[in-house]
Amino acid sequence: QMNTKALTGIVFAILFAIVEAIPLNSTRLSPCASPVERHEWRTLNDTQKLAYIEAVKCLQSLPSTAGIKEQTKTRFDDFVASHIVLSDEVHLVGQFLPWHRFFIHLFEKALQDECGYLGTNPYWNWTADISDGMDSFVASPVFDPVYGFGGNGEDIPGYLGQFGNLTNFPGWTAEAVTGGGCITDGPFASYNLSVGPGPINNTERCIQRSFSSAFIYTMSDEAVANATRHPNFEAFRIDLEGWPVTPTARPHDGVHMALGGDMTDSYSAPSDPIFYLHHSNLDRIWWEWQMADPENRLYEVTGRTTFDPPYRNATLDFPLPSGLAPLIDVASVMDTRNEFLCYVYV
Ligand SMILES: *[C@@H]1O[C@H](CO)[C@@H](O)[C@H](O)[C@H]1NC(C)=O
Ligand SMILES: *[C@@H]1O[C@H](CO)[C@@H](O)[C@H](O)[C@H]1NC(C)=O
Ligand SMILES: *[C@@H]1O[C@H](CO)[C@@H](O)[C@H](O)[C@H]1NC(C)=O
Ligand SMILES: *[C@@H]1O[C@H](CO)[C@@H](O)[C@H](O)[C@H]1NC(C)=O
Ligand SMILES: *[C@@H]1O[C@H](CO)[C@@H](O)[C@H](O)[C@H]1NC(C)=O
Ligand SMILES: *[C@@H]1O[C@H](CO)[C@@H](O)[C@H](O)[C@H]1NC(C)=O
Ligand SMILES: [Cu+2]
Repeated sequence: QMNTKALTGIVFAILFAIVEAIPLNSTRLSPCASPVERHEWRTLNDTQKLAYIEAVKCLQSLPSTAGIKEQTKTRFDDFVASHIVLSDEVHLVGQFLPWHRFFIHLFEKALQDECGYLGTNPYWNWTADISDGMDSFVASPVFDPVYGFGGNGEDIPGYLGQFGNLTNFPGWTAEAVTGGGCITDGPFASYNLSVGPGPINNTERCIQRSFSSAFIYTMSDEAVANATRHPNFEAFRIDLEGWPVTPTARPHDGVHMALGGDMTDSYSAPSDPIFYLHHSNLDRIWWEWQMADPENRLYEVTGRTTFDPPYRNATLDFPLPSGLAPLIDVASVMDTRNEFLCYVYV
């Protein structure tokens, strides 16, 4: 008898084969007239921070419309569902950065169009929060209980994370891992998720975090520079995304692991609203890398399109599905200043 996971895998393999067969134009879209600015969380004033938080809470109160999973209750969870069903297609592959750029854009657009949000999606420059190790990390303005996303999960003694003892991550010990339970403060402490965790479950549950000091090193200027120093997209995107393609953590997976809880779930990570700030920061790092040599890098995309064989290479006409909006191709998200995306980072 076939289990649900295998069945889900087959259904998505078929869907994806259909999606891949749709020819797209690989058009380089026109530039937009005046790109809007995305800002770092701590540079927003309190009014702007609350406006973003209220808009996210608004998505958490609107009913689901995407129909990606029948259990999905809210618009916020539509995005979690999209990431769950596409996770295996959009990580550890060449389209990792393009797909997440598209995904953040759709989330930002939902905040604006469906919740009247007038701002843009902020990013979290975690490099600014590690000067004093874990002390400065937990004191980050993103964890503020009023003007932020609340702090660590409730402490579960001995908690080692959903992956247990991770020998490939230096310093992963019970002392390094704190929290583990539901977040207890901040605007999202009472939110009940309806989809996830993992690829198949749909369990009503709180947002969880387990802060860990074992990953602070992945947030340093040096860790970012280790990725951005590469002149080719292939080495850059691999050194930004990290484990298990790299032997140890890199900025992308390191920050997921440092926050712990839902953020360590490669399927339902967007359960934690901080996901959108972390991935905007990765998007900013990619954008700055592109801008350092636009002639060669603005439309450069490489890498396998699947983690497992048979392999083909990511190209500008490769389709990006979401279940949330019409399909677009990779070319449409390469330049953030085009008429589709129309933003820059400051
Ligand atoms: C916050 O910033 C916005 C945009 O610059 C500005 O319009 C608003 O007056 C500021 N609010 C406060 C309370 O400083
Ligand atoms: C991020 O933080 C680091 C460390 O404080 C700082 O050097 C860098 O300029 C910041 N970058 C942005 C875009 O905020
Ligand atoms: C979340 O679920 C718990 C347990 O099922 C329930 O007690 C609580 O009222 C729910 N909270 C919200 C905001 O729906
Ligand atoms: C999903 O549910 C199954 C069956 O209830 C359970 O064994 C498994 O641990 C759950 N997975 C996650 C990631 O919670
Ligand atoms: C950066 O790369 C150098 C050389 O490979 C390595 O020794 C160092 O540990 C890396 N730094 C981080 C923070 O990953
Ligand atoms: C993908 O690109 C690599 C590197 O350029 C090349 O060696 C390989 O043959 C390509 N694979 C396919 C299926 O085109
Ligand atoms: Cu992801």
